[in-house]
Amino acid sequence: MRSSIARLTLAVFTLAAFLPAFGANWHATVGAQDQTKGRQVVAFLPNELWIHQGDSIEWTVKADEIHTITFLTAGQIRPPFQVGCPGFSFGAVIFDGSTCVSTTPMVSGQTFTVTFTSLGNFKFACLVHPDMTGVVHVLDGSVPLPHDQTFYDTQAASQANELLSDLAQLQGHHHAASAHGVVVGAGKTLATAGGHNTISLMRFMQPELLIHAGTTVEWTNDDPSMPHTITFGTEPLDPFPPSGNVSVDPDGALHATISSISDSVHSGFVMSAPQDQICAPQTPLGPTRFRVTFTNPGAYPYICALHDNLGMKGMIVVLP
Ligand SMILES: [Cu+2]
Repeated sequence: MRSSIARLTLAVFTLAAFLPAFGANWHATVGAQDQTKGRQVVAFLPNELWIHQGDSIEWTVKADEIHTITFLTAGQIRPPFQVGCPGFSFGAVIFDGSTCVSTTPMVSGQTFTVTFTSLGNFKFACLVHPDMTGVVHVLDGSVPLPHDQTFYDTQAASQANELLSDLAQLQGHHHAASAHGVVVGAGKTLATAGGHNTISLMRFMQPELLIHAGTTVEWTNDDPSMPHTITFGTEPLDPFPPSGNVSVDPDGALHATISSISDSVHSGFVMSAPQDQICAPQTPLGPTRFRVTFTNPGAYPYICALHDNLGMKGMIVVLP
């Protein structure tokens, strides 16, 4: 009897040695938005967590702007979000720093769980948004952790509220550059000790503009890192390049002419140049201005092809 209990105990002990340690499950969130979806917090909330080796973190997305949760390996070149890191992970995965993991672009309600099996400090990022990063500190089980889940829940909620009220302020202060100007989104990049956060207004600040035929309207993107498009008519399959009927003015601004409500014109990505990094090649200027000359009266609706799902739409009314 005694020897069979001993054998059973040994068998259980041996089995346990081959299973991953049963760790705690932590929770964090991705993104936040207001009811109109126009104010987007582009951030991991919180963006810094301390956990034990063997613990896991479940992230829940809280916004309709798309985000990925991505752990690249040290020094890995940042890939475009469409290809993953390359490839995608779903549901629940293990990350030990040796192989990257990335979700597909996710929206409100979707979750992703990562179990951390190696000690270390691991940066994570959203591959869609360059200024959206965080860090997970994975410590040995014998080291006390600085915070509990309640702390992170409170921190995530207060950071979301603070950033949403920053966005309300930003929206309140934004005016047209001129009578014929439309500001295409605005935003700010912020930081915590854990990484970068962005807040972005996904709105044309003057959604309806009244002009006379022959006038040129100019759209300017004031957001430091969020691309937008100005799209009349049929939406192109690839939103990145401008349509063939867009030319470049001597000052680098993009320019098109619209003479009929059946015309299709697409600006391509209108955005500022990414930030420079010391000892890396400087980044090329981005097209931040888009101009359209309207030759005939009519009502011309347009969208941002990237953010129309968030309500980013506008209208130019051309009088004789
Ligand atoms: Cu947009």
